[in-house]
Amino acid sequence: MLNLQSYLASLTHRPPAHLVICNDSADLDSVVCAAVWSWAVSANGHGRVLPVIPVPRSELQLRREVIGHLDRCGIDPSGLLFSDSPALEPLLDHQKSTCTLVDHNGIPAVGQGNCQVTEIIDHHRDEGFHPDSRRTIEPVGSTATLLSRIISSTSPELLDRTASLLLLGPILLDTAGLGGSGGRTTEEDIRQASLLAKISGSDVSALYEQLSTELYDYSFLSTEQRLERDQKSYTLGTFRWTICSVGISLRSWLREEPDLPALMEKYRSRTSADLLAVMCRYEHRGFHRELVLLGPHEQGLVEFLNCRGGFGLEKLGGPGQGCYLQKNTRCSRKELAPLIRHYVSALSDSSC
Ligand SMILES: [Mn+2]
Repeated sequence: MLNLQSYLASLTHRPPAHLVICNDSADLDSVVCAAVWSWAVSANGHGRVLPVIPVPRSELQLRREVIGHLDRCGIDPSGLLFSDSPALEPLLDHQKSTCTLVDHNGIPAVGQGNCQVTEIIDHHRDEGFHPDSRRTIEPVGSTATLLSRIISSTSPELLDRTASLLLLGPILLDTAGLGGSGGRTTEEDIRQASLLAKISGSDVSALYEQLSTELYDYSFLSTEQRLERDQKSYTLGTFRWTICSVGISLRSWLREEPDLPALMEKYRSRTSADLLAVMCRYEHRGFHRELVLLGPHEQGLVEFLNCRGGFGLEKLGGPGQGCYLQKNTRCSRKELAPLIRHYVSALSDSSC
């Protein structure tokens, strides 16, 4: 049996194959889960299983914590498939190709839904797609938690130091170091993280510190790259909204980029989004969130988010239009995206 590094280094991208497709934010949880699950499924005798990261290869460079963590685990990202890898289309189009979705459960961002989804492992709200697939969808801190549980109970011999260290990273990042402040840590996250820390011999707080330093290092990115780095787009009918998640406070961002409001507006129009939501999060004597909303119906949406989602949005005076302090730091993109969907669908219902 090949170890994880050798497996990823030796992949041939020929069809047919089973693809493990992560979500198009390509955050640490997604990328790690695509890599680990493709290897675990293949090691269990399922032939060629390939990890797919549905963003252009160049975008990975914007995610310093992903590059940093893969590097810590001795993994070369060039073995992964990206949305612009020439080998991807033939793989997705081949009749016999099938796929697993990790870290999302909707329609994958590549392949226009042609590739049959046979399995889902995810921690987001179940959107009800792919009803015939084998599903593991549970509201834990990260999908890596679910992979750790599945692998440790079905093929514990696979969890070597590398695989354990790799999986531990996203659990720590997504649960804010297993702390309570982000509000997303479950018993299962703590159980799996301690198992993985033990096997990999990791110092949990040192690793979390390293990962958050990498995650919050925005110094090398332009404003456009900061928005691009972790963004997801959604549509309902003709209405399109984009939610960017950025690890910086509005105050420091504005200090570096006084033109920020205009540049955000430019990004919104370049990406053809009707609504742009920018979720800022940062640590300063605790965990904080801010929200910028650019687009129509801002006031109504803010009331809806406060009333239905308990966001606790309060208008910020200084930075410009549409900037809010988000007092409820538990609400992330996972909560925001479906609430905007409800709001938009209510709008279109009442207009007809
Ligand atoms: Mn995730």
